[in-house]
Amino acid sequence: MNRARIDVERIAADFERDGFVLVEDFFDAASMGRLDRIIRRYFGEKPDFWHNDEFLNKSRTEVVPWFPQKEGVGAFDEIDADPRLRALTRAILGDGWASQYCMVMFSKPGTVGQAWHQDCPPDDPAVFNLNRLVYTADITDEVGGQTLVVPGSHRRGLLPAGEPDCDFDGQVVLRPRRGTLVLLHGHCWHRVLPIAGACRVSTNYRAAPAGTPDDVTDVCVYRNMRYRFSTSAVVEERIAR
Ligand SMILES: O=C(O)CCC(=O)C(=O)O
Repeated sequence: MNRARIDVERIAADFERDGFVLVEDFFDAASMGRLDRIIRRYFGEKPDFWHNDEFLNKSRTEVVPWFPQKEGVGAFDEIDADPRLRALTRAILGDGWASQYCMVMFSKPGTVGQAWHQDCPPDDPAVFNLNRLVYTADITDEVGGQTLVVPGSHRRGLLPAGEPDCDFDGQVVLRPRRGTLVLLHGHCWHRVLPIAGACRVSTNYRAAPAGTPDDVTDVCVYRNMRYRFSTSAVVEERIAR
């Protein structure tokens, strides 16, 4: 594991201002390579989609999730235990923060990526999840699937309703490399561009402040709907006014 020093206070301040922060070379290439091999072996080249067709079509999101720790794959525990990641998480979420789960997201070439969304409704600014995204392989232009974020949008309330994909003023393109850590506030408007020439992988160690309900990410906000994963149901149609 990489032991390079990090400036916890600066990173936490950037996160507070922007709702996301990208730290290159946070994890060393060898440990990332090990996880990447496990992930690619698990998925093979032709994974089935996991969500139903209504979700896939309406959300314009094509990603296959895997929860390796729930299946006892111990190789993923090392990241969770990393003292620098824990120090950063505490600086952002405060004492008593909790890990939620580790979710690998896999996308095949030629799929649409993920439309703009917020991981949970921003109805209460204090109720949110923190995405701790670890990249085990480069997101190059050849792979596609760059992550888009709107800086400061974690403080702008609801993602505006409308067409699922669009451009927002001030949106920023992230191109994480192997070993990059991206910390992303669940209320921050974010999107993954279509996947181009190779499979795309990201691994999300979700966490939340003390007292946050375990199911805080059950309802996801898209520009055209709110969707509840536990019941696979559209719980609100959203129309631009
Ligand atoms: O994989 C990424 O870069 C972003 C993941 C994402 O959109 C999410 O976890 O909600």
